[in-house]
Amino acid sequence: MSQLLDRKLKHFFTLMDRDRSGTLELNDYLTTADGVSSAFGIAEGSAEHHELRRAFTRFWEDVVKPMDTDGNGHVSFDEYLTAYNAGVRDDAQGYERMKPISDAILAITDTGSNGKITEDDFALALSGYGVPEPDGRAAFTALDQDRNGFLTPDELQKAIEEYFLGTDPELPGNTLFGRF
Ligand SMILES: [Ca+2]
Ligand SMILES: [Ca+2]
Ligand SMILES: [Ca+2]
Repeated sequence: MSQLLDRKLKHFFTLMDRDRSGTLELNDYLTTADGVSSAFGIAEGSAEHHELRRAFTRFWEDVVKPMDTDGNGHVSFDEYLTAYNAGVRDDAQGYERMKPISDAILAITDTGSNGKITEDDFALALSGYGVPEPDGRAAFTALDQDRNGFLTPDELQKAIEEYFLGTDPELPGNTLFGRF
């Protein structure tokens, strides 16, 4: 495995481990749901807030929880890496599996529902994931390759593929989740 890819995965894992327990649990994803919700000024307990928590719960149930191969209720970095290698890296269609992540980010950040993500919304969404706002803004600048001031679903999808699959240190997508 490329060292860069390994560092990116570790960074993403650490970012998702919101309570810093060293392992992933449903509660980590609910914390992120709450973080994204409050970043966008969504009222606690509102229907929108509940929908976000449901979306992150589904992501945990469908994508992350199955990685808990020893069944102890916690997903360790080793379990995560094993699942990644089996499900993404060694599979020609592996990048397709990243699609739900980009769809989820897009659904949250595309506040105008017009397929265009502004720098402010992008930085806000990432801050909900625990990425410092200046890092989010720097990532936006790197990822807006055509410099039109918006990220389109295609640009976001490309960034996600580059982050999770790219081994070239110069790829703009490496900056997607902030500095590591
Ligand atoms: Ca945790
Ligand atoms: Ca486990
Ligand atoms: Ca653009």
